[in-house]
Amino acid sequence: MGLKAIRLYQEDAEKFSSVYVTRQQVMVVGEKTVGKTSLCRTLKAKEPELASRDDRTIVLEETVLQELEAGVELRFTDFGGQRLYKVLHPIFLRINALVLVLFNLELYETNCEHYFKSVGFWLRKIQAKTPGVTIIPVGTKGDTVTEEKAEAKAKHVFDHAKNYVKIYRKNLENRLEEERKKLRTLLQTDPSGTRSGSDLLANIKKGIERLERMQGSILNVQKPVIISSKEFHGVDELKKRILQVAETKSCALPENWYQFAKLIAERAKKDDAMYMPYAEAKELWDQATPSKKSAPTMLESIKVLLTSPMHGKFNEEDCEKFETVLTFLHRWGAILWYVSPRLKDYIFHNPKKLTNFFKAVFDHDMETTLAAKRRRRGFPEYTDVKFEEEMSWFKKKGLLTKKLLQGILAADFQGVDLDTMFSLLQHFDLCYEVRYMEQPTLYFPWFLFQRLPDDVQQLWPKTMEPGVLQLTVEFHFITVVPPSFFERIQVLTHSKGPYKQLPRRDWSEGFYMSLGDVKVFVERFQYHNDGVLQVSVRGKDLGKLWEELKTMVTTMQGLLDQCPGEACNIYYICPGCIRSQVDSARAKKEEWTWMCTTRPDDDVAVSGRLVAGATSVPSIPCYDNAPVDEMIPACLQYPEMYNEDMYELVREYLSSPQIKQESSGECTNQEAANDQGSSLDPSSHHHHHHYHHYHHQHHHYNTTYCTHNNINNCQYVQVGNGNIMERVPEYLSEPPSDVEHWDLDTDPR
Ligand SMILES: Nc1nc2c(ncn2[C@@H]2O[C@H](COP(=O)(O)OP(=O)(O)OP(=O)(O)O)[C@@H](O)[C@H]2O)c(=O)[nH]1
Ligand SMILES: [Mg+2]
Repeated sequence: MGLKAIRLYQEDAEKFSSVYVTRQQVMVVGEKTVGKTSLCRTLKAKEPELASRDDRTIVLEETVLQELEAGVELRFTDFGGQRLYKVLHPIFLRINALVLVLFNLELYETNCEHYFKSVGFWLRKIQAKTPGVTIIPVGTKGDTVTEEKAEAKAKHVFDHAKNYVKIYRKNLENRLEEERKKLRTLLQTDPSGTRSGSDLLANIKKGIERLERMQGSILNVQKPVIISSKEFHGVDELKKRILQVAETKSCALPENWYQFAKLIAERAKKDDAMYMPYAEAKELWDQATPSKKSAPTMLESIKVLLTSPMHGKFNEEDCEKFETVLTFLHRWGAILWYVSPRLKDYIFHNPKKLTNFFKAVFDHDMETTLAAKRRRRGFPEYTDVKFEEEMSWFKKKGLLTKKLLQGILAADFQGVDLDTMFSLLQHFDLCYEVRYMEQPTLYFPWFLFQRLPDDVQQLWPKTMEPGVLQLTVEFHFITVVPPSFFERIQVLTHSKGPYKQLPRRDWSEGFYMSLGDVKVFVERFQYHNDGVLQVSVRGKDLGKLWEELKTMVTTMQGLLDQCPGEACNIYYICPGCIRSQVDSARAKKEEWTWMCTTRPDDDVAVSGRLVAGATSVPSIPCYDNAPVDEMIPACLQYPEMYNEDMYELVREYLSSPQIKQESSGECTNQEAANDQGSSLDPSSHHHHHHYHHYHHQHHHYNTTYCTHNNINNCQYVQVGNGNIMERVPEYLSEPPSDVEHWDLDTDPR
């Protein structure tokens, strides 16, 4: 991990005299007009200095505060709070940053919805991108409410934030325990790992390692501070708290490192370029590193910056040492530099210029900008009809062809390699490159404000046609689907093979596509405390359905590896239950990995559930103790069992009348168990969640969302193998508007 880097640092520190400069990055985030800019100005001026009412921050502003007494330089990044800018934070967030999450005491109401919108949202987002950073919630405009009210609101925020951290940690523990148990069982029953397939074993081990890493990097949420920038209340107290955090992270820089940072900064002032090529930066580094000097070491302090459980790796190549410095300076806040192959060669040393670029790309009103440019005879190589076509892709699908975007940027960013900049955007999931209609195109999910298109109901009707089968897999995440996870799936399917004119629909919470014989429907929604991503395929040919579903799931599993801060459970919903439109709470679920890696014969041995049904081919019950006529062919449940010979059997099953399952005794009991919040089915290794409708998107939100205002009202329910899920914490009571894009607020475009 970072050890090698530390040793290098030590050598350097011995050779050169150290310079003690503590620099603390402070990210100021929160809803629009909460008072971010006012706070930064007030801190700088050391007296009240409010922003005016129409002084909206575009993208971001930087404020530098030199606290000479403390020997600390504070660098505030004040982000614009409007929804489009919310996607930009990850670029500037570094693992050693301190984040101030501002909430408006004047408007804050002590309920879950308010909490989630103003604070909870940020915690989740930050935990997902940069786990383990320190957060101070800040209640603003304290002058507008009484002291008691302010205290009560701050307490509400703090209680919920602590609760979130607690639940997150608890869920991690439970998952870890579950995985360890799985591993133990597996090793006992099958020590060589041959029967279950070594993949399963390796996967479980990998999962355990990741969960252990995650345990080491959980957000540190501090007690809130109440301030008023207007009356200068609490501002000094806040500064004191910031300096305290900075102190714990103070570190000395070897002089040559510091010199290098200075040379880069001077360069940025002089040449106005957006980035510096690697080779040029290396030259500066050589300049900054003269022969010998000696200096004390400051090992402990710098460790903080060079190691972290989630981001501990350094590249060990020829230029290793130089890259260590770059990594360090990135975390320290002097430059932006990313180790990904496509970006490695660029050192972003000019934050201003970079910010301008983001301002141009993340244009609130890109549509108008494009149209205006066209009116001024922009895009001369386009015919009107072509221009309108590409504009409609932008409006309906969030797809912007590179040509159009280049047309917008070219004049202001001459000499900038736009392809590099586009890579940077993609590196941060701000957009994705896809080929659309043979055009290199960038997909900006953030520009896609479209709600569920009307015709999706016809394309994916609630009741399936006769002979059609639906297979469904669900990815359940702790609290929310990780940022950008859904968008990336959306993107990966954009480039799906030869289907040029793919009939597809995209909206902010889902997409539908037709791949010839197979139709695919993907949707993101909240289910109690889980963020769920649901993938369904429909068609008549089971072989093809399995193929598509497996491809989708494999793709998504691959993406999961890129979300180190997340754990997830994957479930397969019984297709028999779906077909007979069983109430979602009672649909049977199987763990996907188990299903795919277990041969059904083993499963017979393990669970005894595989029985010969009415036909000569193995059938399995739709739910425990189901009568024979509610059996489904086992190949609907186990992909491994499907082969050509099953074709007729499945056809026969699909032509049988659909049984609408009425409440059977067993299921009712389960529901009762749900209501009491007790364990659902502890004896089984299969998780039976209480469940909501999956048949149609509109019903996802019919379930009981949080209506409790008091944290003490939040209940807990035990699901499956002791997986504690909090039933009612900080969720939104009316998801459609707020869950829309989970990181967008609801102001109109
Ligand atoms: N009463 C009162 N008003 C404040 C205070 N701080 C800010 N305001 C007012 O709130 C409004 C918004 O303040 P800003 O600082 O611009 O808010 P912001 O969070 O930077 O907003 P965006 O840049 O759009 O995200 C302005 O009209 C400020 O005058 C405060 O402490 N007390
Ligand atoms: Mg502002």
